[in-house]
Amino acid sequence: MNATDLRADILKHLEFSLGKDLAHATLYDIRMALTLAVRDRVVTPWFAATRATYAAKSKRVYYLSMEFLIGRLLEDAIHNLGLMQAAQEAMTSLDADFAAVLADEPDAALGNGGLGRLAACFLDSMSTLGCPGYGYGIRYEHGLFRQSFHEGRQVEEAENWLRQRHGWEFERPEAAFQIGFGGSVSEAGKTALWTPGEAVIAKAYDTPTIGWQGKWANTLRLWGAEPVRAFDLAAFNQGDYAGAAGLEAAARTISRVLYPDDTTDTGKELRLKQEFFFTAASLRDIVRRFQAEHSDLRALPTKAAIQLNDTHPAIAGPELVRILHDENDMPLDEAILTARATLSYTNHTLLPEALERWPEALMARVLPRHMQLIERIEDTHRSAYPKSAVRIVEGGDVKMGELSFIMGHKVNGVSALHSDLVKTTVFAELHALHPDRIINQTNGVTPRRWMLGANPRLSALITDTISSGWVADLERLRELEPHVADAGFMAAFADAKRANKVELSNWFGHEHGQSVDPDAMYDVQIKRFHEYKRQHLNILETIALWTEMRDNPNAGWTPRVKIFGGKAAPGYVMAKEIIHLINDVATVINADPVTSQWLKVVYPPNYNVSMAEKLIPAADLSEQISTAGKEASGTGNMKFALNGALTIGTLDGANVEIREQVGAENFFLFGMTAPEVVACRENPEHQADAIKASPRLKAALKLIEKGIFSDGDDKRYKAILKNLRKHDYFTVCADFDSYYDCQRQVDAAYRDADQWMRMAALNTARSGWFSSDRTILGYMADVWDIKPMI
Ligand code: DL6
Repeated sequence: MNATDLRADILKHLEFSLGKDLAHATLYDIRMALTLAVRDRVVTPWFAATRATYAAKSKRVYYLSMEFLIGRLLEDAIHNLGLMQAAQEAMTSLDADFAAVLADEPDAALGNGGLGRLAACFLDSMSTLGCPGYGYGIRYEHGLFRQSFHEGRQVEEAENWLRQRHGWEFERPEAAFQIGFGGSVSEAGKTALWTPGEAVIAKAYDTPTIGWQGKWANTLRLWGAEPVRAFDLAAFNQGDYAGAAGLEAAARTISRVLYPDDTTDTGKELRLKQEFFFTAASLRDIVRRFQAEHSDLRALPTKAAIQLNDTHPAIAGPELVRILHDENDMPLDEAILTARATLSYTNHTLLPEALERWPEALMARVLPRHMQLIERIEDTHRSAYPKSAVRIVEGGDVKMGELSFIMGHKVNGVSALHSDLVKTTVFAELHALHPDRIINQTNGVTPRRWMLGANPRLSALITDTISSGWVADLERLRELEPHVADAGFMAAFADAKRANKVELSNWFGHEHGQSVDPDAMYDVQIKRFHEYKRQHLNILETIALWTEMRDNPNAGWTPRVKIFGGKAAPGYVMAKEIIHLINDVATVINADPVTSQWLKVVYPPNYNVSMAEKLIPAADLSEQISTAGKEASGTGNMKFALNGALTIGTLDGANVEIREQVGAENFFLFGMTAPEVVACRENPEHQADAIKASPRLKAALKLIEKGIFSDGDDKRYKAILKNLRKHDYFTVCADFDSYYDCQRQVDAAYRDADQWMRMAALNTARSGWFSSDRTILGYMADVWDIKPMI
């Protein structure tokens, strides 16, 4: 593809799709015209892939997920289509700043964190591998909230990514289903007739997802909610304009916001409706597609693999049984077996508060037929295993994890450690009944976005050194290993890292008024804020380090920039306090004339996928410091290692496998193991003992208590201090000294710049296993029984 053709298409779209001439085109117009010109080039492979799948009557995978954290799509599509040079030249010829055009695209933040970003990486890998499939989710009008800080506190505002046209999607008015809620159930022979009391329309919006080199494209189909009737004309004619619009507003509420606050009863009901809405619409679509090609629904599992991304779509079990049994007269037992053979479930968390449960009364009111079927599914389980104590409905709640397990033929965890813990903790009893059902599929990340797109300097060096095959076969990065002994390669590797750090420092300067020394170590912790992820352990260590620096200014300190990024759930008070504390500590430390040559704290607000793409390539140190046993996998940890950052981490989630791959000598390990954490908690005084044994920790807590970081306000962080001193479930205190000491080993290692770079390069060379291509091939072989079509 040459730049001249692309330029001509951009101008055509500018004129005919956007109604602008070049002289009056804004940045938005140029970006949209380029988007449409690139999208045109996706359509041909997209149609070809769809036709090939129909022609071969292939089995397809359907990935049902409440979250797809896809971020920006334009640069990714340009890379995948091999259009980078043509796009750059076309933009230059139109006098447009290509970087500014790419940065103009809003981040599609249709997810909270790891679970949603994983789904986005999976879409990329499925298309790259030619695995025929669809992602199914919700087209939220407002994605994850926009974060700002006011006096150090997190402030949330509605995000508005759809304020401008979304250039990638195709609206499908014909692909629409009526989705019901509530109402009543009546007997209809052996089956039942559900008559919903209310209904909305689920309308499809399709985004093609193009794979590497444009060889295959799948579809991300997101459902938007619309009213069955546009508005109440009678009410309107009587002057009740708000009442007339009420129907429409109520319907659209379902796809209005990602994760509405479900601490209230209405919030809970809305969340349950969201889950049913997208799951039911997706199943209708899947069954419709199957029936267009085949007649016998008993063959569904041979043609459709439906993956439940966590329990959010768990209602798929009873809904598929309802479709098969009530609507298609399949005997109930057979319907349950058929649904089970079609469905599989990924568990992403062991945290009890994140394991979904719905009050039985709510389920019965919103989905009365489904509640009956859940009881039938439970009866079937009990009659097959009369001694089993496992209940789906217990204590007045429907437990979605148990429902998903019982209705899935495979259940997987997302790292080796996590899958073992799934077997021994949450699903221990079910695992004993079904020892082959739980398997492991360690997460992965797409190298197209997280190396080729995010880190062009390192990517170019890798391609110059081992040629370009690594992009689709990341294990080939191992070919870099011999080059680690080559001074020329290592100098180029170090240059790439430094240039990324300079670029990040400039960005900090422009965007946040705070540039930082590119020779200092960039120590980065970016992720959702949660006590188990222990951002407070990091900031306590920062306080202790600062104190030591002040006490011993001549100790030859290694300069560091502590970089934080991440959002806290709006209702999670403790996580928001930790954010506030970090910002307060940053204000004091950054203003200290004695230490500011060695220590800075930077916390840019509104962390998102695009910010991660800037921070990760510039990082020297990756903070993966969760309480062992709590982080299911992590995927940020993989992105950092791939981009040549060294990890300081606990033996948690996929850290364990990262350490195995990159070598223990290239990883900074600290802290208790998962069994040690459990044992530690048995001592009710573990936190007091740890504080007593650590004068540094004690002093750091005291500084917070005295109001050193809160303008003398000695009450501001009372809740955090009380939690750490009295409860400390996440064992921050017990791990503190080990973390502090490990950080000093990191300091020493960083001072040997050449050795540090060699360790960094080995991290890159040995991270190929963490490609999401490897993960998807694992699902295809072990769960979905689908072969690549290219
Ligand atoms: O598997 C993706 C991602 C893991 O990498 C993280 O370790 C894990 O915390 C996250 N889990 C969730 C759980 N949400 N729910 N429910 O986001 O999944």
